[in-house]
Amino acid sequence: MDTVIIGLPQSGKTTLFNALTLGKSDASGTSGSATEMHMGVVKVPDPRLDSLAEVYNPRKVVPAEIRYIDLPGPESMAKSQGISGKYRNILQSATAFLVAVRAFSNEAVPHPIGDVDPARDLETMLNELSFADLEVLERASTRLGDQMHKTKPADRPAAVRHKDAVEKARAGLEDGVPVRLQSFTDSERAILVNYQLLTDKNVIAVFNTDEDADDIRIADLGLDHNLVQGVGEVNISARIEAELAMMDADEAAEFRADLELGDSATRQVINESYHTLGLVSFLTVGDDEVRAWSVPGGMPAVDAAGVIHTDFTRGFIRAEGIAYDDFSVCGSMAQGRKEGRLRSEGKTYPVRDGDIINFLVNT
Ligand SMILES: Nc1nc2c(ncn2[C@@H]2O[C@H](COP(=O)(O)OP(=O)(O)OP(=O)(O)O)[C@@H](O)[C@H]2O)c(=O)[nH]1
Ligand SMILES: [Mg+2]
Repeated sequence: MDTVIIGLPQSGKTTLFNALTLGKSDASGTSGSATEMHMGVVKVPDPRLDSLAEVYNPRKVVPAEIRYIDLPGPESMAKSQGISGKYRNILQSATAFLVAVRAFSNEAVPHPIGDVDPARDLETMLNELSFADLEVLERASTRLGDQMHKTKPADRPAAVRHKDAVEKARAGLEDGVPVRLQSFTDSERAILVNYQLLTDKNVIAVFNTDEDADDIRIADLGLDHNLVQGVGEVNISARIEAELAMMDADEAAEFRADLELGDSATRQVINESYHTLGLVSFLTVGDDEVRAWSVPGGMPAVDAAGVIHTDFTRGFIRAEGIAYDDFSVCGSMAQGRKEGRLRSEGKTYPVRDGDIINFLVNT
């Protein structure tokens, strides 16, 4: 799952990236330079994995992972810069965006637009996403219109449906409704998914505040309801968090207690990501590997199987599952079966957080 950090220049994107990934990942190129892209993988902490590892003694324990990407300043959609071709595909393939919003005061760092104004900056960035989508949809609409007269009569209904779906999304956006909040039929969704629209993705605002400042709440910013509906929010002081991320765990915990800071930036952002995206973790166990997988909550079992291996979707027979809490009581799958807590589920079973699942597949 890729989360791309966007934001106005000098809003603290790279500092936030460091706070999230330093010491926890194989983050590459974290020089702080504004000219290169950084990527870092963060493992999602999950104590359930540790307990399961004690039972199974597997060769590997693999937590769920979130990959964070920090783009060079001007490329990350600064106002009026548009989206550069070079990074467009990275933005398009993202699962979610973190919008770094400057709320810190720092005389040495001039704000690129004017004063420090979190409401304006968040609005600017969210509008940038809409503008980018409108541009894509307008171009698609023109192209589809131009091609229509060349379309064979047999293909015309599909071509019309395609153009209608594009027009509908565009009209919604022009009314100020992000694609993720618009309602579409399944077939419209299937068409639009190919455009990888940016306003279809989940967004979390990360207010980068001074450490002694009160938290900022999106609801208090007076922004348009549609623009911010469903946008997650976190308040952190990126600079301090980046410094703490470089310390060893005990030392950082001591500082955190002294400064009366809450959870680490990583923990807060992961929690809010799970919340905003409605993610859950299901678990797989065995002597070889104990592993967590993050998927949208309620995902049908057959699709969850496909996350492990694409062949599993085709070969899906059924899923055997037990809730982690039941497993803890029973101590083993065999005991869970005896007590009737191990369930046999079909393709449509909605996966829940903490399900330990064994997929039976025909490969
Ligand atoms: N006081 C204070 N300064 C910060 C904070 N976060 C970032 N800065 C400073 O703001 C400047 C910009 O931070 P970066 O993390 O490089 O911002 P950026 O968004 O990656 O910048 P570009 O990639 O150039 O757009 C640096 O000088 C940081 O030290 C913060 O929480 N508090
Ligand atoms: Mg940067």
